[in-house]
Amino acid sequence: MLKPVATDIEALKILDERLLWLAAWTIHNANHVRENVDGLKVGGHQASCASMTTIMAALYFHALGRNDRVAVKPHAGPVLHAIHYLLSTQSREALENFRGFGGAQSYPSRTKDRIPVDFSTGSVGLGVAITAFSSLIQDYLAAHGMLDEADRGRFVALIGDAELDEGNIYEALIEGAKHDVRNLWWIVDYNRQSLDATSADRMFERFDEIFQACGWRVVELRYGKRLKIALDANPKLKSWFDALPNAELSALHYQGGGALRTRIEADLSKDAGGFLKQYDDAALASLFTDLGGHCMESLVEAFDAAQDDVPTLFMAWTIKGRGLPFAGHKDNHSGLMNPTQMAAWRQAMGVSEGEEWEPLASIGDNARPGVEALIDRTRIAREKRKRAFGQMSVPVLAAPAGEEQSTQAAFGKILLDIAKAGGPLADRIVTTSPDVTVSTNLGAWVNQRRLFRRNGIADVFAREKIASAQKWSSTNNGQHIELGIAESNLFLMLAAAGLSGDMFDQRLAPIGTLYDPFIARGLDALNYACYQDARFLLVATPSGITLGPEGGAHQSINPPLIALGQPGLRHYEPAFADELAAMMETAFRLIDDPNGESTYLRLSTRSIRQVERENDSWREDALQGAYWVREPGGGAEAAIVGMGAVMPEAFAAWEELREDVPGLGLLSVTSPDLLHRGWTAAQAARWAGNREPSHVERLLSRLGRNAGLVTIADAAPASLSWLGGVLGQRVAPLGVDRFGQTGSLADLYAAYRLDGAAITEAVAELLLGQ
Ligand SMILES: Cc1ncc(C[n+]2csc(CCOP(=O)(O)OP(=O)(O)O)c2C)c(N)n1
Ligand SMILES: [Mg+2]
Repeated sequence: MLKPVATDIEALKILDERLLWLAAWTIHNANHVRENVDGLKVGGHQASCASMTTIMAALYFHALGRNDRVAVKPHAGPVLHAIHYLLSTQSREALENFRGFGGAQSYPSRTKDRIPVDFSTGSVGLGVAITAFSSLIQDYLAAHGMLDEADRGRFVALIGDAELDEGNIYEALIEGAKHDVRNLWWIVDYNRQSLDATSADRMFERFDEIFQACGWRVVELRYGKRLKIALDANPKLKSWFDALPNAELSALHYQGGGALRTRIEADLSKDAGGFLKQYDDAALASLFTDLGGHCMESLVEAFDAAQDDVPTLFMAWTIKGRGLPFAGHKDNHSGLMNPTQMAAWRQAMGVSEGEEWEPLASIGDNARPGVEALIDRTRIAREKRKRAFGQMSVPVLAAPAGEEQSTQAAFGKILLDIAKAGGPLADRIVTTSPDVTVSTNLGAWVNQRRLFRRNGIADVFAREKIASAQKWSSTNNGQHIELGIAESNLFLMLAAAGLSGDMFDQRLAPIGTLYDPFIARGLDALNYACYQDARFLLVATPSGITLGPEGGAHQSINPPLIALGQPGLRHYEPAFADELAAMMETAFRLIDDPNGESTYLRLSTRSIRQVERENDSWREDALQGAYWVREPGGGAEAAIVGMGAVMPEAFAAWEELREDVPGLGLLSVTSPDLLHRGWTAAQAARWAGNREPSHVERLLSRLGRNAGLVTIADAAPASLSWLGGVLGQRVAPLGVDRFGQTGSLADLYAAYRLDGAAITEAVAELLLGQ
């Protein structure tokens, strides 16, 4: 980490003002200057930006080292763009097009913004928490010899105070404490306002205790230097100020110096011990604006003093909308200056009309060299990094032998084979699971590759020679990161590990396992990981009602639909072990391919008879989403379409019906997600003149135009029912459309109409209805 260098405070203050101006102007331009073609509100958050500019100036132009990474509070995006505008890494055109198509994004986006965005943000809380996991991944890479000590950085989150209500922050805090996480700064823009109102006071007395309990250092930056001197000289005034509730203080900030004077006179005494007569109203307002988060000296000092690796929470007191006409007003979250207010504020900021986009407008000749020197120094540290792909060689993965097996068991065996064989892929795999390592079949892998702990933990049971199938010793070169039961953390860990190529120039192959229904627990974090184009393999097992006696709340119904609607995540649902091996091989390739994506494997604990193959012709089709496991006759009138764990029922029904229904086909769907994507992509391509049919169109055109499809999945029937729309064929969709209950497979399949009888009935109905 770079040592802090003495920085010209005056230059930093000028940069703070520049950021304040440019952020507000960018938002103003988008709302009031640029033509609005559709009448939709454009928006932006001038007040939320204004409370952060001092903090961000101190951070970016002083405290950040080359390897430090920052998650910026989403609605302070314009400040980040303004910083890069000053650094010449953002264009005026993109700022003029803020919130427009292809312009600077409303919230910082790794993939869509042209500036280097370390972490996308938008859904509050997630950007905060991912920094903890990125720091863990940094430790992981360093411990595995994949990162030089000199390349280590600090992970910084800039947080809104109301954002601290997001529970996922505390899940990450607890997990981080277990792993002794370090090199973290979380900086709270404590403006005491949320979106709707002023924030509740009570909790803010407690945050320091919560963080300290987890081993964090808490630094409160309540007063700026000037305010502190004034308050220290007048203990009564200090007590008065400290006791002001959030709403009262915000209202006074809004009302200004006159109201402050009247209030102090009323609450203390006419001249408050001689204090009031030292200030006119403007000076009084300015003094009380000197909170810690707006005082450059205080921020620089605090950052310089926190150069060790202890995780640190900074509570920086600020004013929402500082310096703007609606400063402190409880409704200012989406407040925008109107053109008259903006014109007056422009003059007050010393910016001439026509010079609004001048990066260094209003800076005098004396100050300019200092400011330019700071900008130059910062430029080097904020370059956009290349994404690292093409680092892993992925071997052919063989399917485990066995006439009967479940996809879950096969997954464990394939990983075990990789672990035993060793090699580059094995070394880049990092597995993680929220307390379901054993029950998702990662146990054998962990026995081989062990748990990761920076400081190592002995396996007491092994030491005491107590028999156990799980050898849980932890070392700093282990490859499994065990998490507590917090699924949101799993996805943030996958996001952090899945960005290791982007962040640290070292691609990892992260694998996360959990129970299929609990994907929903971490869904926003999963979406967040995909939004950032993190690359990983998610293995969810057991799934569906096929887990039988386990039943109840462990049954998953809709994850295939979730996957169908989730960009950046490819759903595969294998029925057989050889399909699974091919999918895992593909998933590893996709992780390391610039045009790849993440993969979600929905697996089952049901052991089923494996299909006999004559050759490999199924493989390519299966990887595209479906293949004819029993070819239909030309123009056949019906087909059975099955997916995953219920393929044995589909096979049995096919055997039973094939004599009565000539040409009856059996289609094995391995990815409704890929089929659907291919279908809509082919439609889009047709508008551009390319008439190539999609994979699903090709498969289904083997059947007659009026053919009937009976679809069957251990999932919501809508996962496959849409297939009828592809060529206008009729569909009888079988699947699970109610919450399930416990039972044997035979009972459950009968009750939920997933058995051979249901298929036979559905085929008959389709044929009769022709
Ligand atoms: C998960 C989520 N819920 C709701 C929102 C909408 N939202 C955006 S900012 C905000 C209030 C944030 O207040 P605070 O964190 O204090 O930030 P400030 O603007 O005051 O700096 C809300 C509710 C969101 N972006 N993400
Ligand atoms: Mg706030």
